[in-house]
Amino acid sequence: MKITFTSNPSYMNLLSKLSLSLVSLLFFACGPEAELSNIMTGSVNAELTTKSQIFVDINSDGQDDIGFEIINLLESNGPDFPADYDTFAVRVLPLQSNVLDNSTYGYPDALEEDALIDSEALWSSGARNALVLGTFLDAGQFKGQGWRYLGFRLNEGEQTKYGWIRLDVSDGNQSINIGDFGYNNTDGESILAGQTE
Ligand SMILES: [Ca+2]
Repeated sequence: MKITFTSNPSYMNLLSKLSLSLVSLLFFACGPEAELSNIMTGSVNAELTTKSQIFVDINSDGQDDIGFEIINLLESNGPDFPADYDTFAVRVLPLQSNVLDNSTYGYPDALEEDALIDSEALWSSGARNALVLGTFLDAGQFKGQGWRYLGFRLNEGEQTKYGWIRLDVSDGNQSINIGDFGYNNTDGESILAGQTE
């Protein structure tokens, strides 16, 4: 009896199904793994108003990483403070973190979406415990800008994790909204402002 495989339709069918499954197997085995990102996200969704503070534990390790506060400058500067200035200042308090501050004088960058956050940026040093997001005389880069991104880097022992947090500082510096955040959980790897996957 002569068997010709090539002319056997059911065999051909099986063969094509097999090769199709092999292709999909390869795709599923290699595809998603190669594109796996290591970005963690979360949200604060809080509004601070005059004279208050909030602290955020970004990486949920039980230690606060970054804080925000609104202070009244009249109280620290006394009656000599010019009455026609805004009297409030919105500040960020890096705790287990540093913030992206290319100005180098304590006014962190109000980043647009997709801005690169990595080791090349200039970062606040541990010595400075409060940096200004908005204050009088239009100083501070977040004041009245709507939603912008603050770049941060978490210091986890020897590891550095780059991230962003979304902030909206009012024009008169009487309030700040703190929205969502994200960070790259791979040591030293960059992230884009607003990147979530
Ligand atoms: Ca933490």
